[in-house]
Amino acid sequence: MKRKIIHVDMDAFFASVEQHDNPEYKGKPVIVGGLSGRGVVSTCSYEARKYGIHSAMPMYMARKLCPHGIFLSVRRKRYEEVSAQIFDILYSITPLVEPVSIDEAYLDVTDIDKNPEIIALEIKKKVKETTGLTISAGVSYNKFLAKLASDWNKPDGFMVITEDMIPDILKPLPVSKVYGIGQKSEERLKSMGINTIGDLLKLSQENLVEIFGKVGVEIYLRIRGIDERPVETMREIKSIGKEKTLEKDTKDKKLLLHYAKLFSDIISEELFRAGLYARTVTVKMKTSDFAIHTKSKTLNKYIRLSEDIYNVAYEIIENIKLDQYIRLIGLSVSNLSAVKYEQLSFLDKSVVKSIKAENIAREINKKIGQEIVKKASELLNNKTKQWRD
Ligand code: DCP
Ligand code: MG
Repeated sequence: MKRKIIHVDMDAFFASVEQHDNPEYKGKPVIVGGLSGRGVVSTCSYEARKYGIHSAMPMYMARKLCPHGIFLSVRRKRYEEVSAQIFDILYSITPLVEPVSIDEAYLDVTDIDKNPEIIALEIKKKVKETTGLTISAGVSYNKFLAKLASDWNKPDGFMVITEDMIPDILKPLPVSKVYGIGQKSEERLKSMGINTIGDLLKLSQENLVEIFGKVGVEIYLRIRGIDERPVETMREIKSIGKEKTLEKDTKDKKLLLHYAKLFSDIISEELFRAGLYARTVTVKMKTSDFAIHTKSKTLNKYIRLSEDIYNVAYEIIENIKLDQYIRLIGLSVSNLSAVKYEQLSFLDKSVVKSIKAENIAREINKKIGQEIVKKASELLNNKTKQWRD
C-alpha cells in the first residue's frame, strides 16, 4: 500500500516569531541573526528576501542590501517554546512524527483513517490558531515528494503530489531541488548543460553514479518518485547521557567518579520518567589532546536505578589506566527497553514510551542547553576510540 506522508515546515520561522511578538514589524524586512561584526543571517522575513538576503549570508552584506531593514538578534529560547507548541500539535495527530529541525517534521499518516490533505490542512489551522504563525505543508506518498510539496508555494503553502503527477511535475524544477545536489554539483551540472530534473531524467543510473558517486543511485530513484525512507520516530533514539568538560584537566579519579555519580542520578531519573530500562553503560572521556575514548559494559540484565548505573560506571572508571589528563567526562546508557527482561522487537508496543523518551530527551537537551541525549545513529557517527584495556 502506498504510504501517506506529510511534511511541514514553518515559514521564515525566527523572523515570523519576531513579527508576531512585535506586530509593528509585520510586513517589514526583518533579519534575524548574529549582529556582531562577523555575524551571519539565521533567517529573514519574506519581505527581506526580496532584497536578496538569505540564511547564512554575512550580516554586513544583509545590511548593505537592505539598510532600512529591522535587524534582530536570535532569541532561541522563545523559538524553542513555539517549536514545542508546534510539535505538541503534530504528536496529537500521530506518534509517527520525525522531527527534522526546530521548525520541520515528517508525519506518516498512512494508518489514519482520514484523508491526508484534510490532516495537513488541520495542522495548518491548528498551528495558526495556537501560535499565530503559518506553516507550509506538503502531502505525498514519500518523504522526498512531501518535502518538495511543502516547499512548492511557500509561505503558507499547501500542495499535494500524487503518483500520476510524476515525473511531469518534476521536469521543470531546477536540479537543486533534489536531495544530494548541492551548490557545487549544481554548477558542475550546469556546465554540462543539465539544469532541470527533466535533463537529469535523461541520464542513466550509471551516468549519475559517475557524476555523484553512490548517491547517484538515490538521485536516480528520487527523480522517478521512488523513496522508501521510512519516517523515523524516536524508536531509534536509544541513548540517554550527560557529559561535562571539566574546568581543569585532571587525573583525579575521585573527581571523575563524583561526576559519574551526578550523571547516574540524572540518567536514572530520565529512565524512570520515560518508563525505560538500560542494559549498556558507556563512559566517555576526552583526554587533553582532544582524543575521545569510550568504554562500554553491557549487562545481562536491564537496570535503571542510579546506584546500578553508578556501579557499572565505577567499575569502568576504576579499571581505566589514567596516563593522560582528562578534559571531559561523560556517561550514557543505551540498549534501552520498555520492559525489564527482554529485548523488545521493532514492532513492539514501545512506540509510545519511546516517544515519551524522546520528548523528555528534547526537554533535557533544552534545559541543559547542550545535546546530551542523542539518537543511537548519531552516536555511531562520532569518531571515537575504544579505551585500551
Ligand atoms: N536557521 C539558522 N541558520 C540557517 C538556516 C536556518 O539559524 N543557516 C534557523 C532559522 C530559521 C529556522 O532555522 O528560521 C528554520 O530554517 P528553515 O530552513 O526552515 O528557514 P525558515 O523557516 O526561516 O524559512 P522558510 O520559510 O524558507 O522555511
Ligand atoms: Mg522553515
